[in-house]
Amino acid sequence: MTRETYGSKPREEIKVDLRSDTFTRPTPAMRRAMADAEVGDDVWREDPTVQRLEAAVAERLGHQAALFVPSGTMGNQICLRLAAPAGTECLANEDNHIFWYEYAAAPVLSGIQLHAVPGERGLLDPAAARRRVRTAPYGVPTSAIAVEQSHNRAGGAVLPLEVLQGLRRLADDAGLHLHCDGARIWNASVATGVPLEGYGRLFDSLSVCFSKGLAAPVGSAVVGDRDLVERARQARALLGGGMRQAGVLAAAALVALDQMVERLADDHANARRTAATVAAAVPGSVDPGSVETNMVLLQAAPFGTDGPGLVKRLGDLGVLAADVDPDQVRLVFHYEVTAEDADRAARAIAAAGA
Ligand code: TLP
Repeated sequence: MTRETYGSKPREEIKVDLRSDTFTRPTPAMRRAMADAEVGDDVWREDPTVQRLEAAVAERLGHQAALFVPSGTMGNQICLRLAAPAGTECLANEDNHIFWYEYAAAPVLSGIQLHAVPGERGLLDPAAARRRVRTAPYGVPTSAIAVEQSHNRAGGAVLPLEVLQGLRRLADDAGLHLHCDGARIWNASVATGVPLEGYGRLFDSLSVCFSKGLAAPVGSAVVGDRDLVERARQARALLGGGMRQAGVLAAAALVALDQMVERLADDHANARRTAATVAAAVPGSVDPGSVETNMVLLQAAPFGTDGPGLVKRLGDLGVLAADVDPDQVRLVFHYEVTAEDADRAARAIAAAGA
């Protein structure tokens, strides 16, 4: 597939945008599919393209059903609402997206207390989680566990299958709901070779995104059994997430599922190569061994600055990045970043540390 430059500038003058894989724009095939999509009123369950997407994504993840929703945040929040009654807790690693970036939606919208469990690289250790499970009358009862695969704030780290299996056993033993924020579950599957359904079947619910590395313009899905998805439909309505002729969006998401998953391996290779170049040029700035998927976390101190300072310096050198905390900057590789772009970015970042 040819990549466009989306403008008249020569490619080498365009900044390499590594802020997030959410910046990916729909591919030409997606635009065509969107134009041709057969649509209906999806709130009335009459949009055939949405129905095709829901069936396809449920099957890929080894579940009975799925529901198209506007965003990953809404997908997570619908699942958490169904997983944990108000006044109960959901356990999760302290760095999960549901704590950091969802504006306290779980407590505000659904009365759920999120219980942050410490763990390196996004890990929720089953033994540590087990120690935190509580039942009435000994404090706030635990209802659910949430994981994130791959893990955003852990720089795209993949939670090992054995850990997820351990959490499944804990959930079964303690009668808990196990949810997965699978915004980038595609990246985890491509990186490890574990089939999507090998991950999917472990969870009672998943929220998966088409609009990150898969490059669709909008949209996520809640995935689970038929009963969960029926209840998710009501929760989506309550949150104002019912969409009418949503087939124009689902058409792009179908292309994303069909054409954009396997190619994520290219993004992972670009991330690894960039990390190796930068590690050699700026000692201590990045551990290349930590790069498992499409993200690289840079320590700012070895560049003699802090996170915001490094973002500014890289921007001046033609590389857009985002600081994730005062000390670290995140680079995200995606469809619109070619191997040449990645190498250009790596040279610029190396120069920023000189
Ligand atoms: N992540 C965005 C920002 O919100 C940080 C990004 O640039 O990475 N789960 C995970 C793991 C995510 O990374 C994101 C988006 C979401 C959920 C939310 O998805 P949307 O933006 O569709 O609500």
